[in-house]
Order: sequence, then structure tokens, then C-alpha cells
Amino acid sequence: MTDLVTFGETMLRLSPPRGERLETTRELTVQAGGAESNVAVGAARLGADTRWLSKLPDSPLGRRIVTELRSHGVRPGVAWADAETSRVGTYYLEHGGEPRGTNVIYDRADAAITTVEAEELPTGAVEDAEWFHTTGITPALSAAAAETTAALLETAGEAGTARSFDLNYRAKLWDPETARAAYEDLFERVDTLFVPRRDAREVLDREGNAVEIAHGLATEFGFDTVVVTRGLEGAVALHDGSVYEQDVYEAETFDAIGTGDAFVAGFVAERLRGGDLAASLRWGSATAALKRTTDGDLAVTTREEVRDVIDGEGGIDR
Ligand code: KDG
Repeated sequence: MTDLVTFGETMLRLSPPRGERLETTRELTVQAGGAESNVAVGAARLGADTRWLSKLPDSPLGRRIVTELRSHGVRPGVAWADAETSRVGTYYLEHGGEPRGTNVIYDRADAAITTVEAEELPTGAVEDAEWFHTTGITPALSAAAAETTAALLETAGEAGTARSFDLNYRAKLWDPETARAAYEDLFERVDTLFVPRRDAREVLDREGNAVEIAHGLATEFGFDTVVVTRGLEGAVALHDGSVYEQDVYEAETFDAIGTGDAFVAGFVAERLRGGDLAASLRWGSATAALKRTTDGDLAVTTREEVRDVIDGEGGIDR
């Protein structure tokens, strides 16, 4: 049985060196990036047997993504599309620096995943997993991607596979009202919700502090667990009526993209090993801290490094 299956779009991330502008750079670093594959890589590196489902063109660019994810131990379950008529989504990332923010430009319209159907993904992948994870980015991509997300969550529920969903609201993909309606349609099929406090307030229209938000969402939609992330203020989780708080582990931030996915990866990996809520939050937070120290979307780390962060044992290893 697979430990974790994720589903979503993986793009090529193209970024100029730090301090250079997209307008003038001659150099772009190419890396794989996409919320659900970021989670898959993070969890695989922490020992979970992980599969990632997606749709890509059968082209050098599509295969480039698969090769990179596979190198981290993720098992791909890809519906291959015709290279002539489909494309890989890309995103450009221009690193910021005070006083200029980091800028993401998507070039992903009509990417292969926008035509995905549940039937073309490997049979039994979700039923054969202990945990299924996807995010609120996927239903924003197209009606077909939204339907497939709902179908996979439904199948997972019927099979007794635990289901998690990270809200991951992306303002460049849709507006808050449309997003909220789509999320609320999916919520009844979700066991564990990850939601940034800001999105809970601005997109889900929730009021109050993180604990109140978690209580409200759990009561209304019947989630088993709600994890509200609060950036540098840490995370709050509500599970079985108990509240758990987790601080952020200090980290020098080199690249913040993918921090939320690293948190989910650490949390789910530890849950799958039988860790309780408090331990899983520690793993999430420590994996997220390690992610921030490295370039790219992926949490390229190890169990030992995560344990060292939790035990407060950083420094020079020689
Ligand atoms: O969470 C990180 C993601 O935002 C990044 O990997 C790109 O999936 C991505 C998206 O759609 O923004």
C-alpha cells in the first residue's frame, strides 16, 4: 500500500539569479514546482512511499519534470498527453529584496492538466493509499481539473483513504467569491484542512483568531482536523476537540516559496508514521524551516535534519 498520493499540476519554475530582473536577465534556472508535487517530494524525502498524479505532455519538458521528481523518490502516476497539442505550465519567479517584493508570473493557461480526467490516471492509485492530498490550486485551473479533484476526493473517501486539502488560494488564478464556492463544494470530502489564517479571513470570510476560525470550520464542515497557519506566528490545530499550538522554528530565509507545502509534507509524513498531532506539527514546522534555507520549491531535506531542528541541534557538522 502507498503511504501518500498527491494530485495536481507541476510546472517548470524559471527564475533569474537573485538581484537580476526578468526583463534583463540572460539566465533562468529551471526547477520543477507545484504545490502537490512539492508535498510529494517533501514527504518522500522523509521516508513516505509517495506517488504523485498529474497530466503532462509526453515531451522533453514533461519528462524533465518527472525525472526531477523521481530523483527525490516520488513515484509518478502521469497521464501523458500528446506533445503536439498540449503544453507544460510554467511560472517565472523574480526574487525580491527590500523594498521590492518577490514576483510570480504564471504562464500556465491550457496546460495539459486542464483537460485531465480521473479515468486517465492510474487505476486504484487513490484507493491503494493511506493518505490523499491535493490543494485549492487544482480546481482553479479548469472545470475538468476541478471535477477530477472532486472525483478523487470522493473515491478516496469511499476507500477509507485519509484526505487532506490545503486551501492555497492564488489571487492570480481566480477571485475570492468563485474560489470560496469551489472550496466549499469540496470541503465535505476532506478530513484535514490546512488553511492560512489570512485566506480564512479574506477568502472564506471567517472572523476571529485562529482557534475560533478552526472551531467554526470544523463545526460547519465536519473536518476531523483543521490546521490554521499564521506565518511567523506559527500554526494552530484543532483535532478531536483539542487545540494544539506550534511555534515557527527560526530559519534564515533564502527562498520562501514552497514553505507551506513543506509544512504539509512534514506533518503528513509524521502522521503516517503514527505520530500524534503535536509531533506532526513539530515535523511540519521543522520541515518548513529547512525549506526556507534552500533555493527552489522543494524541501530537499532528511529525517535527521528535521530531527536536529526539533532537538535544537543545528550548526556545523564536521
Ligand atoms: O506553494 C508553492 C506553489 O505556489 C508553487 O510551487 C507554484 O504550485 C504553484 C502555484 O500554483 O502557485
